[in-house]
Amino acid sequence: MGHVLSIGEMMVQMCPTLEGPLRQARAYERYVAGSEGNTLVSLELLGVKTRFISRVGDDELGSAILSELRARGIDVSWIARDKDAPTGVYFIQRGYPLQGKTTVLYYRKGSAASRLSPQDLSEEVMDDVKLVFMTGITPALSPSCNEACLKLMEMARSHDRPLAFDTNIRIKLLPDRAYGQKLLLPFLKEAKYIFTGAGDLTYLFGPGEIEEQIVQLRDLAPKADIILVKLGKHGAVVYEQDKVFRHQGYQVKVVDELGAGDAFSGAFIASMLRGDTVEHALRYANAAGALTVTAKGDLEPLPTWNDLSLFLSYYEDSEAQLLR
Ligand code: KDG
Repeated sequence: MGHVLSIGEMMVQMCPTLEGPLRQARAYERYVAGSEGNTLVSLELLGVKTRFISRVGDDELGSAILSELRARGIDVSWIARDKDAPTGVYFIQRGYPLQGKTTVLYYRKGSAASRLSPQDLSEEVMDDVKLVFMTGITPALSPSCNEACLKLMEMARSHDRPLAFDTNIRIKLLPDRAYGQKLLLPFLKEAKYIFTGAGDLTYLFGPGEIEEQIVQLRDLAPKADIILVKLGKHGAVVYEQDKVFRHQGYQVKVVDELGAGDAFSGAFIASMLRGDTVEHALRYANAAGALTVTAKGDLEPLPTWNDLSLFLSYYEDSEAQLLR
C-alpha cells in the first residue's frame, strides 16, 4: 500500500496538570509530541503506513519516544540514537495569560534531532514510499536539518513521489522573517499539497486578504495542486486549481489546542490517499482538528475513521455545512 515518509523532531511534552502560569506549576503529565510525528500517528490511526526519519538522545526520554512511536505502528528504523546530544523537551502553558490559549517553552536547542543531517538519509529510505510529508519546523531547527530536508525533497522528486508541505512557521525557531521566508521557498516550489494557516500566510506575504495572499503563494508554488488554509475554530478553505471549498469549524470545548493542525493534515492526506474527493477530505480534516483540541496531549485525542464518522453523524444535521 506504500508509506508516508516524514522527517522531524519528536519531543517530550511536559503539560502541567492545572491551567495557569508555568512558574507556579508543580505537577505535570508527560506526553510525547512533535508536529510531523503527530501527523504520522494520525495517518497510522487512519490506516496509512508511515516511516519517520529522526534522531533522539540515547537517554530515557529518547526511549520513551521510540516506544510510543513503535507502539503506534510507525516504522522507527530510521530514527537514530545520539550519544552526544539529549532528546528535546518542551513545556506548555495552558490558559494563561490568555484564556483558551496554549503557549510553548522549548528546550530543544542542540537536541539530538537538531543534529539531523543528510547523512541520516540514504536511497533505501524511499523504499515503498508513496508520499513525503514535511513541515517548516524541521528546516528551521538547524542548517544541517535544513540540508537533510532539502535532500529528502530531492529524493522525493527523483522518485517521482509527491511532496505535501505544511508551512508550520514557529517564530521562536526563526531569527527573522526574511530568513524564514527564504528557508521555506524551495519546499513551496516543489510541493503538490500545501497546508498553511492565516498567520503563516501573513508571515510570508504580509497582512491582507487570504485570496490575495493565495495569489502570491501560487506564484511561488507552481506545482501546488491543492492549497489548504487552516483557520482554527473557523474551519478551513481549500484552493484546488480554480475551485474553492470552504468548511466551517465545529464548535467543541477546547482543552488543548496543540496538535490540531497536525491532526487536520493527517486526516486530509489519509482521505485523499483513499480516493475521497477534496470536499470529503476537508470535512474529515476539520472533524479531526476539532476532536484533537478536546483532550490533552497531541497524540492521545487523534481519531480513527470510526471516531470521525460518529463525530460527523452527530454534527452533520446541526451545524456542519459544506459551503462551496
Ligand atoms: O503542532 C503541535 C506542535 O507544535 C507541538 O507538538 C510542538 O512540534 C512542535 C513544535 O515544534 O512546535
